[in-house]
Amino acid sequence: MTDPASCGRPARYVADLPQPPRMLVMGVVNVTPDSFSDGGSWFETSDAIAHGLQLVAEGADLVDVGGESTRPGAQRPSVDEELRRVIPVVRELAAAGAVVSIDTMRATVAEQALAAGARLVNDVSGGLADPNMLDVVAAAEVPIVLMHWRGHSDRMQELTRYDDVVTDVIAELRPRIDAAVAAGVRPDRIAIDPGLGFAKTWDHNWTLLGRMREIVAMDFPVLLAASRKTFLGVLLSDPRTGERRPPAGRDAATDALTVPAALDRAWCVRVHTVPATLDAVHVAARLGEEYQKAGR
Ligand code: PMM
Repeated sequence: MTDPASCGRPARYVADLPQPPRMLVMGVVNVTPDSFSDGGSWFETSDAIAHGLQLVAEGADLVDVGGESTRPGAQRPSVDEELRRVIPVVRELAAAGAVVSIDTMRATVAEQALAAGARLVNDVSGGLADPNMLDVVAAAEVPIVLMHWRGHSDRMQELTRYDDVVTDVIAELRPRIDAAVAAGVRPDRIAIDPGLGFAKTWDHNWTLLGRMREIVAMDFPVLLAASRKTFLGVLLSDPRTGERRPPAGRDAATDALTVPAALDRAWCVRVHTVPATLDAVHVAARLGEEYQKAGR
């Protein structure tokens, strides 16, 4: 007897976070002047808070607040500047009842954001950028997303050599999981992320998406963040001029990837616009039941 609940729904959930019977949706709040996807739109504290509240009202399960742009070539803000950007936003959104994730590579920022009410740390460096990060997360007894990462944004485009991108990403994620567990993070509080766009060529992103099941088979909840990324802009380039599709025009393509992500049993997608993504998630959960019945 097949289990109709097992297709189109997460293979695994993260402890201490919402567990709806479908893939989760994380809305992005970039409090940055220079993110590639929406740079500057929510840089003012009040705009960022309003945007986060809107994402929650639209149905986001989590909101991911970040103060450092990780676009290729980006320079890092100071710690003080990153704190100034994110802490008031985290505090207000958490006070309003949102489940807030802090997108940071810095232990100090994570620690203060958790004190301000964040419930998840999203570290795109998988604990590599700051030697104190995993200890902070373990001590706070909160979940963490460990993303596959090879270096800061100013040099990540030089770090795109792989024998086999999927095998290598998996092999490089395993020691990050082991390090988190060794630091005292509970295994059921760990999610993993292949890091689309981080030290990857355009084709690497497609290969990772095509073989997502191998990453899900690592038996940790998987977060996917394809939203508006450049590999989509390249795919959708204007056939006459060759010009890349701008980030705001990549949402339909993002949602086209949401359905296979859910059918591959990812845990969560991180996106810039929520309503269409949530619709896609519901479609995938329902369709997944039929696929399961049909034995697909
Ligand atoms: N990408 C960005 C920022 N944070 N977090 C995770 N876990 N995975 C990602 O791929 C990721 C991330 C950069 O994209 P943005 O400018 O749209 O925030």
